[in-house]
Amino acid sequence: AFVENLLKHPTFLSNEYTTKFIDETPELFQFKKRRDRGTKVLTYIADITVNGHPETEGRPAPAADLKEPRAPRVEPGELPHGTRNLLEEKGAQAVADWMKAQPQLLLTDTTMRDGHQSLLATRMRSIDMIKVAPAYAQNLSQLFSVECWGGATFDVAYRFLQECPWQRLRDLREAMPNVMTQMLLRASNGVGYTNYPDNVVQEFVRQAAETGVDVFRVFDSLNWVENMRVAMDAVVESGKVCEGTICYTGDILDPNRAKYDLKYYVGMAKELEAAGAHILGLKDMAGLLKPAAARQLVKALKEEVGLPVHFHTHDTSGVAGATILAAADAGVDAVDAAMDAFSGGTSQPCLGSIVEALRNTDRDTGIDIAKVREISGYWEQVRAQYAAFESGLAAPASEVYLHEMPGGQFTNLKAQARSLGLEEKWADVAQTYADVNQMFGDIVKVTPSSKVVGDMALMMVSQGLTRDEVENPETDVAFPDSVVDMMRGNLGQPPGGFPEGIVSKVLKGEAPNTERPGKHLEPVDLEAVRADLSKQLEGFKVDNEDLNGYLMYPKVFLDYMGRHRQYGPVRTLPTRTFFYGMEPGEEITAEIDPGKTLEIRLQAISETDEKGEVKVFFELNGQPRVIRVPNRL
Ligand code: BTN
Ligand code: 3PY
Ligand code: ZN
Repeated sequence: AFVENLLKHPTFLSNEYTTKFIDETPELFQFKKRRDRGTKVLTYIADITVNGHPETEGRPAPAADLKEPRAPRVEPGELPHGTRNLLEEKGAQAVADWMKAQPQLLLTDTTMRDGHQSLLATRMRSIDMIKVAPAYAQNLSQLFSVECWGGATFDVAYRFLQECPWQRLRDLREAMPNVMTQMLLRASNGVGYTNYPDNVVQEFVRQAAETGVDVFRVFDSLNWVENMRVAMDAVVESGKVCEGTICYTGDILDPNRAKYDLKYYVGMAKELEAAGAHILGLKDMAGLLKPAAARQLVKALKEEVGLPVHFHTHDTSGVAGATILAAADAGVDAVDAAMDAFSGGTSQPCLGSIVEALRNTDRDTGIDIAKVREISGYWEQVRAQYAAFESGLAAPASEVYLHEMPGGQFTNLKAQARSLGLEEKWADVAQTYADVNQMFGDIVKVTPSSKVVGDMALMMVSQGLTRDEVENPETDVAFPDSVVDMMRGNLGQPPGGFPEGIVSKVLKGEAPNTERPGKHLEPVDLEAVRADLSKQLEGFKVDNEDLNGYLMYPKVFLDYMGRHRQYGPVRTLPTRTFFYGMEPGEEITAEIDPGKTLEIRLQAISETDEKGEVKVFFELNGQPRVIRVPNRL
């Protein structure tokens, strides 16, 4: 049976590599599982060493002498009581009540989610987070929460990092049992770009709660509360904290942007309160809320709504620190910040500086700044490993008030424009993005609606189309699919609906659906999907986490599983090895299971032979191993 299994195994079926270890090691039998995974990981390292990683090719590399990041040493001992203990002991409402009763400004650390999503194209690997999580548990237990899941991190984990997002969550939860974890959930769009059937959203929330999410920040990309209820209800049902969230756009101080005025936001907040939110989230995804506006808005929300308010912003403009201090003055209960080394620019404002700015005031955060420095020092080393993914945005950008792009999209769209040869036309792209927003009726722009506006703007600039030309019923325009989809109503409705003219132009007379998209989507037969997926994976036992991954991203999940079969638990490799492979003489360790460590030494690399293959000579836990990989360069 062993030989049969081995021969059927995709690694052995593929022509991508060969190995002699079976002939050389008859005792393989007893150690099949371990050897198997060791071989897979060596195969990955050999492949990357010879061929490079497709994602870092041609990008800036980290310094040659960069050391592996070292997390602060943590004194063993009982963990201080944190917000997670409160949630476990007294429930979600008690967390909300406690928030309101606290004098200090509470802080959420976003480094493990929005920080790297905004600065490093979401590429931070789990191992770099898990290593420092015990230091958070021991030294930063006063944090309100650690945002570490959801948003774009879910699909990037499978798609680009070759790791399971659920395992990341489980590991962080275990390493940080006293501090609440937090995720960003795009309501009915889950952690994807499209509206999922209600039961898929419900099942996703149930699983996320079970695996380890404590606070769910739920938002809708058009601010349509109607389309948030399914997700919010599921969170409340799970017993976790439901942060019903307003996305902030426009400018309440500007009489020409009257659509999103103070009254609008207070009205939405009341709707979210009535819908069952424990906390009111105020999500300023582009960093547009100005200090004076924050003072007014927070004051009004605190006066007119009974919920604690949690403010999230981005420092794209450079003045978000001032906005946070104004919000703190006006009584905001909690704010988001990123650890110093992952702050500023399109990320959140600097956590340590907020702690210092409020020291000895009545909003003093109570956080130990020495511990912040220690942990930020670790993050600085982590960030240096990801040089390939730096956006290169070197200075604050007041132009954000023109285009209103969310933090994560700004640098991304700039890179996209560059790859389309539109780099010199960036000012044009920015202006067109703003024009498209007006053409669509002045909408909230956040994933996924921001992607639709971006697609349209890039299309117009690359084809030289103006807003007038697009709107002219006489001109023929081929709209991007995402625009057609949104005008059909598949992301829901913005306040007041989409303007009739653009809807009929895009849909060529087809009638849009203006009801909640989920109302028209059939529930998915979860067990049938599980059975079908298991069959596609040759009988692999599909657990609930895998099923939820597949439901969100079918193709991305299948591709991940295919690579996983070939390369094994590569999430355990140091980040430098994962992206750059190894040098002859180098030694690393990888803990593939708790307590089960691979010691890997790369001895030598051969010349390419007549079959186009390279032999890579390793020592694995002291035993010689040879892996052959094709030289694809
Ligand atoms: C991707 O970019 O497709 C995901 C990253 C992992 C891909 C691995 S890296 C080694 C091997 N060579 C490739 O070209 N793809 C896989
Ligand atoms: C996301 O949805 O990923 C966001 O960060 C929105 O701001
Ligand atoms: Zn954000």
